[in-house]
Amino acid sequence: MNKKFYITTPIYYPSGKFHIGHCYTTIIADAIARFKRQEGYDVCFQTGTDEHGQKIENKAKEVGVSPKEYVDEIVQNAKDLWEKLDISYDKFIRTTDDIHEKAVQKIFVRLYEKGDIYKGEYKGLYCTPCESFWTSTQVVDGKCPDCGREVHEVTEEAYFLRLSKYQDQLVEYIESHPEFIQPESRKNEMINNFIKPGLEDLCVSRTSFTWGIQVPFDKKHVVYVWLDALTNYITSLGYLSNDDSEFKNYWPADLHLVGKEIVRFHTIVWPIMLMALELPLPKQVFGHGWLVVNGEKISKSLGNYRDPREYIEKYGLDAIRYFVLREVPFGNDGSFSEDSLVARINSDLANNLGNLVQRTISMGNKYFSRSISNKSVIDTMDKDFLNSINHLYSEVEERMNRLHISEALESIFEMLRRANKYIDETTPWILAKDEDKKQRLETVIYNLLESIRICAILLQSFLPTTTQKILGQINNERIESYFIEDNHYQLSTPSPLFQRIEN
Ligand code: ME8
Repeated sequence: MNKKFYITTPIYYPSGKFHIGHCYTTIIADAIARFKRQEGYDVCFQTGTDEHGQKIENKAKEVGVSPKEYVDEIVQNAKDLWEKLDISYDKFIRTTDDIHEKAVQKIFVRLYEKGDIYKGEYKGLYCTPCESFWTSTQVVDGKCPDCGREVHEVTEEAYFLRLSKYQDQLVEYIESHPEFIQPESRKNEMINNFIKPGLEDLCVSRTSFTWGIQVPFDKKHVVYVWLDALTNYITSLGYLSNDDSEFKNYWPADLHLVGKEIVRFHTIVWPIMLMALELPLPKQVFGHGWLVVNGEKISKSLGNYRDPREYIEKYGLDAIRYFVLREVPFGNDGSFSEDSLVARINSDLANNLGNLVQRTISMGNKYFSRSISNKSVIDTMDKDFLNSINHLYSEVEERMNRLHISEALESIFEMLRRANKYIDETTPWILAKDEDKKQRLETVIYNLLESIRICAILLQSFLPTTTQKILGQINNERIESYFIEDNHYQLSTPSPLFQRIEN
């Protein structure tokens, strides 16, 4: 069996600074991709930028540069940010890439020739910041239902995608593939609020601006930015290019990770495009919640912008990664505040993880001159502890498979808490006073080191830098995620992993 795993983030609008909300999606995708790699999957992790549309054209005009110059700078900035966040993406697609533009044109022609795209006249309401068309029943007091800004009326000749033709097929697919839209609540929302009331055909071309991919047989039209953007998931793999080997290998995607406000595009428009192209549908679209500040979505246009680099400088990368992965139950909104970030650093990272590692290594160095092996002097109180170690991997794996990331981390940190408790139960400092208990003492420290090694291995996807430090300090290269009877540890001098942050 080919164990492949194709995971994508949305492609981001390079229309301003990237904020911690954007980092949220990407850090989650990164943790999942790393976890799958560790499990032996051939992973393709893709991210990128969505560079066309009126919004970008307007922004470029405002600052007096060409749209391409405008996006080039921001895209470079995004790539730098992903590097700072240690994002292990395999592919970065830009919708201005030649391979993408050519494939989008071929897709447009193919759907037109098939009759699934046709020419008509568009009359309706358009929200420029969201690049979204709305019907009069969808707008709220003349405002965009997504962002609350003014929509304006447009009338123009346009091409349409026949969503209506595929409505029944889509409902049938969603209902027979319960894992397709997750979490479950988003699936019900899509079916009841959007699909069942009736799908209107979607306007998929524009004539009022030029910054987009031209419709090859009607050059005054550019392709609607969402149609252009959604295809990134296949164009990057070489679909309809000279070399489609990656497409054959990785498609269909295993997971499209998207924010909840764009689930609609990914579970209605995108699957219908794929049905029209006679291609298989992605296995899952997961709609995550938002990072909010004081109850409001963090957003570049809402004025609650937070620069992720500032936080990385101040608290360290792994603290930021840990916070967003742990604090927000995946799928729900989660509040971002510096106070709760500091609380997490102190309680989980400095106290629970950092102290355990420091105390254990210090004891190993003090009592056994850095060299520890298993002396197998087992006490009844060890049974429960060793049992927890051996169950940890399957518990974490099961939670990761359901994308319950915060809970997967909770399992690992529960194990670390258990290990700290094991120190209190076994009282190594008392054992150390009795020469006859030396072998028992070494067993205790060995058991602790095994738990640290296993937790570090399981934490690698989430805290890549810290876990490297831990594994370096215990000098152990065994990668098995279960208790090993005959391991050996040659310890280094411990250095603190996280400093407690005082107010
Ligand atoms: O939507 N919390 O791009 P985008 C969590 N180009 N996630 C957030 C967030 C927050 N505060 N703010 C934004 C687009 N995001 C399109 C995608 S895909 C074919 C085209 C998430 O830059 C948001 O939910 O506006 C979305 O998933 C992603 O950042 C990109 O947003």
